[in-house]
Amino acid sequence: MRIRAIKVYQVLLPVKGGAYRMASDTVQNLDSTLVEVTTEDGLSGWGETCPIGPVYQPQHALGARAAIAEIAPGLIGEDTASMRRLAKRMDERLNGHNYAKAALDIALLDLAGQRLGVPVSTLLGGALTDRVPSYYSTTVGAPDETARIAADKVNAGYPRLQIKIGGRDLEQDVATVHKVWEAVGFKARIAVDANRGLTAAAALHIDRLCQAIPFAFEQPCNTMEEVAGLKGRVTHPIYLDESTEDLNAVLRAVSSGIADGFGLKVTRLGGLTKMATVRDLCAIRSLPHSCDDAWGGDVIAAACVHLAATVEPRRFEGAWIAQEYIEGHTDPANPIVIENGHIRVPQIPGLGVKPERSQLNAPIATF
Ligand code: 0XW
Ligand code: MG
Repeated sequence: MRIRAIKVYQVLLPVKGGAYRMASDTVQNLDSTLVEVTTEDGLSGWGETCPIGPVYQPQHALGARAAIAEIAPGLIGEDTASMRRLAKRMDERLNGHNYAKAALDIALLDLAGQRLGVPVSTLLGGALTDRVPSYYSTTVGAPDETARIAADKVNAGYPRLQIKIGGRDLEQDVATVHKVWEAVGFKARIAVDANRGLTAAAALHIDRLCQAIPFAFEQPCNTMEEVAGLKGRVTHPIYLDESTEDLNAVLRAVSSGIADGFGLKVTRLGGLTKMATVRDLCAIRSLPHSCDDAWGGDVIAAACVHLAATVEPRRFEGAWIAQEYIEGHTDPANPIVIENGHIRVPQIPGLGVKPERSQLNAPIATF
C-alpha cells in the first residue's frame, strides 16, 4: 500500500511540577513532534520524536521538523511493504538526523502492525513478557528530598531508580548518593546519572567516596574518550547514554569494552528498527540496557514499551517514559501508564495508541 500523505503536528508538554533539572540543563516545557503517515486505503501510523530541549544532546525540536520536511516529500507514493526500502529512501533524502527518521520509522512500524494485525513488539522479534519494568528518574535536588522521593517510588513498586547528579558541589552529589542508598538499600537497583556533567577528576572522587554503594555510573563525563579514561580506575560499572549517538558509537563502545551497559534512547539511535539492532548487539556481550526516550507522550512511550518487551529480562534496565512528569495523554482512550513501577505492553495491532484529534492542534506541515 502506498503512502498518500504525511502530516506533522507540534505538541507542547509542560513539565509537571515546573522544571526537570539535570547537570547539563533544566527544562520546563518540551516541544514534541508527531508524524501521521497515511496510506492510500486511509490507514494511519503514528510516530513521535521529542528531544529534551536543545542542550541535552545535539538533537532539537526544530531540527527534527526541518529534517522531516526534507525527507517526507520523498516518501509520498512509496510502497510501505518494505521497511528497508523506505529506510534507504530516507537516507537518499538526508544524511544523518536519525532522531527525525526515528519518528517516521515508528509510524511505518505502527502501520505495518495494523496491516498485519500484530502488535509492534511482534514485528520486533516477539515479546518475552506482557509487562515491563520502568524506572524512576529524579531531578537534581537536595540530598534529603531526593532520598525521600526515592523511598516513595520504591514503595510504589519501581524496581530501579536513576539518581541525577552533577552541575553543583561534589559534596551535594556524594551526600545524595549516600542518602538514597540509606533510604532504599537493596530494595531497588540504582543508577547515578551525571548527564555528561562531571570532570574525570570529580567522577573519580564520587566513585571513591561512594565505593561500597552498588550503582551503575551513567554518562559521568561529556565524551566517550573521557569515559574510556575512567575505565580501570573506577570500581562502579559505567553506562553510556548521551555518547550513544548512533549505531557506530554503540558498536565502538561494545567492541572496545568502554561500557558495561547503556541508557538507550530510541529516537537518538534512529528508531525501533535500529534500536532492535542495538538490542541484539548488547545481547552478544550480555550487556544490560534500558529502553527510553528523551521525553514525549503516549506514542513514544508505546514505542519504548514494545521494544522493551523483546529484551531479555535479566539484562533489562527498564523503560523510562515521561508520564510521571507530564499531565494528560495524547491518547486518553488507551494511554501508556506506569502501574506499580511497571507498564503493560499494548496487545492490539500496531503501537496500540492513537493520538486523539481533540488533543492536537492543526498540522503544522502536510506533505
Ligand atoms: C531519564 N531520562 C531518560 C529522561 C531524560 O531525558 C534524561 C534521561 C537520561 O537518562 O539522561
Ligand atoms: Mg541518562
